[in-house]
Amino acid sequence: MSNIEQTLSIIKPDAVERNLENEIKQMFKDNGFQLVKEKKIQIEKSEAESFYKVHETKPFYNDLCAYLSSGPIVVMVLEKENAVIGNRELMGATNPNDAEVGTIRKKYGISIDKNSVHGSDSIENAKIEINFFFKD
Ligand code: IDP
Ligand code: MG
Repeated sequence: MSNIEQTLSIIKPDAVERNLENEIKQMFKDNGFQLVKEKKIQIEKSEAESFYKVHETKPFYNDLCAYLSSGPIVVMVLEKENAVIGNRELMGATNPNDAEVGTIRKKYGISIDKNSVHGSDSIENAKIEINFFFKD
């Protein structure tokens, strides 16, 4: 039975700044994802705070929000079978040092905070995050 899902992906400022946008998009395509929506934007810190609200009690919250709003990002809706978990696998572990070979974060991530990509962690959050950036 097919189980087509959508998930939200963000190419973070460290990767956009290094002109990795096309290489990362190609990794998604090579792994069977369709890029159904995409836009390059820069968000306000207040928007990053809202997007990452789940982390508001974490010690890294302020730096994280400052970082996500520090430069252009590419926000995308990715679609394929089991897209949410598939994207998490392709991204690799939060800390690039712990990420498996072949993952985006292993290949391009610089550090735990500059780890090149964001991906929704559940189907429910994917819907919330897609709606956050692509309210039609
Ligand atoms: P995820 O991006 O793999 O889902 P989360 O735990 O949801 O990881 O954290 C959101 C983002 O916050 C991470 O991608 C990373 O950039 C940053 N982050 C997570 N843990 C730390 C930390 O311990 N120090 C600094 N930044 C962190
Ligand atoms: Mg997360």
